[in-house]
Amino acid sequence: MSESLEVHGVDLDDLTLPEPTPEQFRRSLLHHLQYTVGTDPEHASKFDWRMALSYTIRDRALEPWFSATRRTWNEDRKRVYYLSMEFLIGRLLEDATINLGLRDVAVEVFDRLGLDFADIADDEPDAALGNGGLGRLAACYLESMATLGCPAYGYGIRYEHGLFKQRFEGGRQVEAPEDWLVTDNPWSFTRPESAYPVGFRGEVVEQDGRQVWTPQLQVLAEAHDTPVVGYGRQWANTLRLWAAKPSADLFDLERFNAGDFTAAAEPEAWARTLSRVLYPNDTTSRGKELRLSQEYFLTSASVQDIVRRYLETHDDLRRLPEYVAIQMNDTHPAIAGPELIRLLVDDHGFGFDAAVDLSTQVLGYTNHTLLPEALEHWSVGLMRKVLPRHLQIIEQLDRRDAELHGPRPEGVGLILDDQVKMGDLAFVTSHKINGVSALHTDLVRRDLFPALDSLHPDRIVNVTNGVTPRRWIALANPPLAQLLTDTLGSGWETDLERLRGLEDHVDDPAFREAFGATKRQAKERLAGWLADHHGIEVPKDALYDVQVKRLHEYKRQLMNILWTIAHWQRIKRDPGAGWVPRVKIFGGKAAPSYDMAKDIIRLINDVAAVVNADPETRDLLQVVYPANYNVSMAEKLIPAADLSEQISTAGMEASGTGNMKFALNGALTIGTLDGANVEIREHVGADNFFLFGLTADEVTARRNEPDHARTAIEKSQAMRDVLQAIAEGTFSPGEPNRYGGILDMLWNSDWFLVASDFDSYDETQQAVDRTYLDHERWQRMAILNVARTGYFSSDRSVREYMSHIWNITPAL
Ligand code: CJB
Repeated sequence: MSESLEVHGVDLDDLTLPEPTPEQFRRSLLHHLQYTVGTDPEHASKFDWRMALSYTIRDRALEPWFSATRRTWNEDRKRVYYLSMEFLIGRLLEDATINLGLRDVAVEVFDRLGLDFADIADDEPDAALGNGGLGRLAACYLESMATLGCPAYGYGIRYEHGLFKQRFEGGRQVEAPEDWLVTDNPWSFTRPESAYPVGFRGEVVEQDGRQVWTPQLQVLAEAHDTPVVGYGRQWANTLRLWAAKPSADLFDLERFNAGDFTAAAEPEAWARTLSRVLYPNDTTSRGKELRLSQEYFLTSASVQDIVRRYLETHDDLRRLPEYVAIQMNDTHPAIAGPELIRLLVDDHGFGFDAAVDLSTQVLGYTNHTLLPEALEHWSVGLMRKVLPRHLQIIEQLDRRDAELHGPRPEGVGLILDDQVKMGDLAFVTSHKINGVSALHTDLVRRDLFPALDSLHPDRIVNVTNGVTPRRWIALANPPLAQLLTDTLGSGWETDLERLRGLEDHVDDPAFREAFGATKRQAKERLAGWLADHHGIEVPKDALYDVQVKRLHEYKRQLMNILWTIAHWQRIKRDPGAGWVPRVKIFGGKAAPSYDMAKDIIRLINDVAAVVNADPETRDLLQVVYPANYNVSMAEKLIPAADLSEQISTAGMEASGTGNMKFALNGALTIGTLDGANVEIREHVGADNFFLFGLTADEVTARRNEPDHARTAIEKSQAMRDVLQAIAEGTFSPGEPNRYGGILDMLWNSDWFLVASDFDSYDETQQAVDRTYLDHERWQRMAILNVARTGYFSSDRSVREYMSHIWNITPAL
């Protein structure tokens, strides 16, 4: 693969490990157990075995990693740099094992040792460096870029504490710090030689017609690299995470010597804070200096690293766009434009216009949300304080734009009401702006950037999100993966459109039976895991109805739990009516400061307590909410689902990616015409999708109707019965007012139109039950969902980024 290279008299190819036989794998494992972990098979704990296994697998990841890196340098290839404040990786061990083609060997070797590979792999903590969809998307894209051989780096922050751990006390969410780095992280390589100073605050003065910024504070960004192995062992890329370290001059030795130990250490503590915690807010930006500083920390270190790497083998920065594509994952790294312009102008002598043109050719911006509270903006005062030179550049960009395009309509510009609008900034410094589903992209054009779109009609493009089938089928659902391979041959893992071939088997009862068996196995696995890890007992033969995602009013977990109450009431009224047994499964975290979302969590848990204890209904309805939903829990829940709840208020979910994972695992969707649901429905066919609810345009119109909530509730007997039960304290005995806030919101404002969509949702849920009773029909629908969702592979999305935005050809 790579050319033979000799360095220090060593032929580097000599170091390459051959593909291991089981015996070689076993020796390697035991060798690491003894010489790396420092224990022996007699005393090794699960942790020790997991570490030994990780090092054994990691050894094998290095060959594709080195050879891909060498090839990129030797062939002077263009690279993609994916800047993201979040990478929601989850576990790495099993993923790397599968991508390196070593799972069968590993399972066999552990079997021979009398140990269970899955049990050992389950010991790994999730790398939870993200909140939800945006972070998980970044992780899927890294994996796809590696699989496709697209030379790329992911740049992020090495948060000491990832997303908080959730537990329930009395049904309420309680947060505890997450500590994934407490034990060794075998996947990370520290690169102390790759450290960059990142400056904050200070002054800008003009010297000889140039602006000179002297930061008041400086921290060091130190690189920690993780290999990201593509499927098939041919390529690996790097996830480079920055850790903040104090630079030597931050420590005030004078103060320390004078005995003021705490004050002397303060600036040092501030520096470390930058990579201390992941902001736990999903889709809201908080106007916090720390958050802005974190964003700049990531961006500045990454941009410096990118420019340094380019200049190692090139001397003309004007050709940067031929070799570098930087993708900004939402506006969080949107300071990349001003930062690159600053480096070009202040350090490399470019004129302003040339620097802007160059930066714009290099940068792309992905928009992930239209929620007003999520559209980042920073006050001019804060910008001036934290990043004074960047504010100058933004003001200059704003003036330049106004001059170039003549008088601007009201509300257009980078700075409005003393706020720097980061979306607009990202737009004007990017050559392409993309939305994440067809509907979302239309709304980005129409509602978010109408003026900029008419000035630059070629800039906004759509790239519908995707998910990696390696993690979301091969890893998460081995029985389904095996059936796919048995039916279609291998190769579907990297060519997911091949799933279409399943359509030929949908009339075959034996195939349907085999398909049904994979679902049963997934349910059994989930039921076992819920019992062992959460003390929750669920029947294995019920309809599993799952809603897992962040808690947010627009995602409408509230509508789901209200319907669950309505369903319970109906069963109680007529227990013998032939109900389909259902397990309603919820999972997800609320931002710690989001009170309404936390109330909804508590309501779900309160309803679960009452319903699950009801002897009249307990065989027909269970509500379960395992705490601390994360990537590895998703890997267990999604394969077991029959029904996927994608019920957001239309126009509010940019895309969704859980919706794709469920469909690929044979769950049917009950959903609104929102985000990528629209495209999923087009692909699977309207007959194989449970559609309900208002459309995005109808949502806008309905919100303008006075008293729409009250009117809808008054029309719905089912909804009134539910609200009455809550108001009477059925689920909060002795405290009927516990959910007064939710009830008041539902009657009087209901921005997310729970009441307006309730009856339509209810009718559709009843259609779900009727369909489920027709076993063959359901099975056919489920198979067609798998067969027709190959489009939603992240390989397809990444290919579109490569050709429409990054202008890069993959190396494989
Ligand atoms: N999204 O997870 C987040 N966080 C944000 O701050 C903004 C958006 C989600 O991004 C996903 C990936 O594009 C989308 O599928 C999802 O609809 C959106 O809410």
